[in-house]
Amino acid sequence: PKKIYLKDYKKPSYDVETVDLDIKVFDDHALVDSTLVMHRQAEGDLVLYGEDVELLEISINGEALSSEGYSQSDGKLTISDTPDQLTLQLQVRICPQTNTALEGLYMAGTGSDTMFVSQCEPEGFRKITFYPDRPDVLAVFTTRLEASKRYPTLLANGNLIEQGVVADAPDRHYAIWHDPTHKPSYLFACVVADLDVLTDYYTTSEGREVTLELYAKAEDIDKCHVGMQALKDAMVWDEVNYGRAYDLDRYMIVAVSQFNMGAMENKGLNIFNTACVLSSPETTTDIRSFNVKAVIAHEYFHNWTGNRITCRDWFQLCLKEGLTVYRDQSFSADHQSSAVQRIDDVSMLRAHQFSEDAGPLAHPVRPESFVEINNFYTTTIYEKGAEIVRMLANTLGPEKFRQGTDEYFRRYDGQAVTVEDFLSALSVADSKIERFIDWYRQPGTPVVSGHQHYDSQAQTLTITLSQQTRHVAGFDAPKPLPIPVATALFAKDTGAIVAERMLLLEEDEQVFTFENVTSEPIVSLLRDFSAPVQLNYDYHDEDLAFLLKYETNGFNRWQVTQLLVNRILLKGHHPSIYLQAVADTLPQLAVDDPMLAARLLDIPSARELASAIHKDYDPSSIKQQREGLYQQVADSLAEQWTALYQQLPIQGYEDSPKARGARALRNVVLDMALTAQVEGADKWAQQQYDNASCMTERFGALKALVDHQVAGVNDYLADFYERFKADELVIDLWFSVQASAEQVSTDDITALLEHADFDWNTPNRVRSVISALTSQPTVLWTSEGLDIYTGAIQRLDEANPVLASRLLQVLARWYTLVEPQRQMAHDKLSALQKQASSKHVLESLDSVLAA
Ligand code: HT7
Ligand code: ZN
Repeated sequence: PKKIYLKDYKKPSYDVETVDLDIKVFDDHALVDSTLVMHRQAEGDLVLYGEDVELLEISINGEALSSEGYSQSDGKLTISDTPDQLTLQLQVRICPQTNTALEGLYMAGTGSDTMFVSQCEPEGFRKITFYPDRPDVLAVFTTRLEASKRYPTLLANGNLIEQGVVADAPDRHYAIWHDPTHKPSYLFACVVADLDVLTDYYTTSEGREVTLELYAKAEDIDKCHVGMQALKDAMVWDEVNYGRAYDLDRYMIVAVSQFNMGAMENKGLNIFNTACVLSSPETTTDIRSFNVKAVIAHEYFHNWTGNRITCRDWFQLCLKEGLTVYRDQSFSADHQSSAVQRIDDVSMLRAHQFSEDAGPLAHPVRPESFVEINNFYTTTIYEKGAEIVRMLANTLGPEKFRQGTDEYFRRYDGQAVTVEDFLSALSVADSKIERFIDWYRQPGTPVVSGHQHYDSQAQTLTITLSQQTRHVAGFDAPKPLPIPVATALFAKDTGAIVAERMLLLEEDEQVFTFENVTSEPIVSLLRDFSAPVQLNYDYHDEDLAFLLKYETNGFNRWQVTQLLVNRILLKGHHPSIYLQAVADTLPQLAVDDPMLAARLLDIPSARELASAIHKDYDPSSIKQQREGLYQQVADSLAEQWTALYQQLPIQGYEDSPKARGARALRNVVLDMALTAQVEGADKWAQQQYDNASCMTERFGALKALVDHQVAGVNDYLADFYERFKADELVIDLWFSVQASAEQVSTDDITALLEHADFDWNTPNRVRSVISALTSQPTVLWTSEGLDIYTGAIQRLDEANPVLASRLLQVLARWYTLVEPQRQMAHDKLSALQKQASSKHVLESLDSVLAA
């Protein structure tokens, strides 16, 4: 397959002014007519892209082209010697009914319960018709949809301008939508379905009356209220924080259960995975419900950062994704404890992005080449991209950052731009911003090392910091990056902060001096995780325990517990200091901030720990050590669990940070009590399940019952299934709680895959078993575990290559395994390479096997 390079970017030869689409959906195919008004803007042939589309007719300025008038190869249709101004007309046939890749226009559902839905980012529009399908071609779209009246819901981007019954076909109807904004084809969307709608209204700060519509199946419509409220909250938030108001009269969201990712920000017509939009206390855990709000906000924020200002080419994907993730993280931080939000974001970054950056799939936040862009919707582009924006925002401070983003919107509204354009707009507020460009160009996680020296005579403290980034093969030698290191000094005797500064490490090594320091302080570094780096500082374990007590930054309090745990698990430190520090802190924190208290007991996942091991990783030894430490924590606090659990009784459901914190802590305490075999803890779990007021409580209890194999667990699993069997999303939970159980075996996984409700065509269901398996590395990295996992990839390779390749990427660090597992993993991946056919899977396999 062909590699594409950023350095080869060329402007398209034609721009599209308007597109008129007419999409007619029939029982076993669809016909798509399109009329494109185009004009030349650069030299070259007229190039259109098309995949899995059958060309029926083509004409230019009313004259039909014979097959000699164009050439077709490699998914491209090329026409030479075309006039500068032209109208191109096409008719194509597509088959949404057999489209299992969930890109382009596809049919979701089965039997009488079907709908048609589009997914065009990044290159799905070319599966609907031939088109200059690239993000720098912006056009005004008018879309006519026609289908049987069995599908009353006909939606496309923009405003509804006409609807009616088809003349000569009274059982068919149509709707015409017009989107006045200029948009790239990846933001096109349409839906043909039978859905109910929840409607609400919002008046923007500019006085625009916007109709908000959330479309879902009739039985799900009562689960749309959380999403609707989140949408209104996001609209207010973007006005207040970025001065951005919505620009159309209608904002629609459609829920669909077969979807490759979380959601899609199509202009005025977002399409959402049901898992990321439906929420109710009875069926949705707090974590998922909070995620629903974050995803709704994320897609809404794209309206400005992505849709109105879009990417010039797909190498610039982080331009919209990094900035929009930063914006949704900030929104979420305003809706819960900001420390807990930061903890969640950083845990995610460390577990997934750091390991990506440490392995064979490492790539810059702005890649320089790819075969298949779908393989680059990665945690590096999204989460590391967001961390870079966070560093820019923190370097500028709130006022200058706002000045910079205002300038970005002013300069580039309506355009398709690059990362350099973004930095150049922000640098009106401060020119040092441009120095951050290397963060976008250079792969690898920098390691910042440091030590301190206190001079009691001079009353100075010097902190020496140095940075090092691994040299990733195929890239230039790494340069030093600008790394903001938020620092505070704490007086040892009182625990008070005596100095606070943002140190900007820009060289390989730098010395920072603090004057007038009257006694040697304890230094807290990288506060609030001010840069996406690994930190090695020569702390004593006692210093970390001190910081757990006195740090005022909630994130750093959690951070020191994680450092202590890492030292115990990976460096063999004695756990006593950690256990004592947790015992001293937990009781009061449980009262003050139960959510933070719940996180305090975090032990990094096996996967996160594995990301720090570069050779001879033995999954069973890591599992043993994790479990051993967990057991020690549980045992050492055994006396406290009963009191704590009683302190957190089940109360009526409330969706507030405090109530969510109490529920999270209760589930952690329940698990700890079962681990410590506290008398009666089995009963607590059973009662919590039976008396639950919401899914967080019921599912927390079920998970504890399953993980601890409490007597009667199968009856509880059966009860859960019976209660919720009509609700796909809850049944996903039922599958995943079993597939990720502490004691799961490959036979259990096979049984789940053979269950009547398992469905290879629904990515959520596939993930509920196959992805869940990755949380148990001792099972995954066995011959049978890998057969199941690679078998799933092989099965999906042709049917849904985007999903197959995403599953594969999780195996990237196979080469760090201890023998003989390493060789076995290598052999299974090589066998997969011989079978695979999609360029998605082949590109990922090439990189993964090159490790
Ligand atoms: N911009 C979207 C990315 C995306 C996607 C979404 C759904 C299905 C397939 C997709 N491919 C790429 C989602 C986002 O980041 O907001
Ligand atoms: Zn996004």
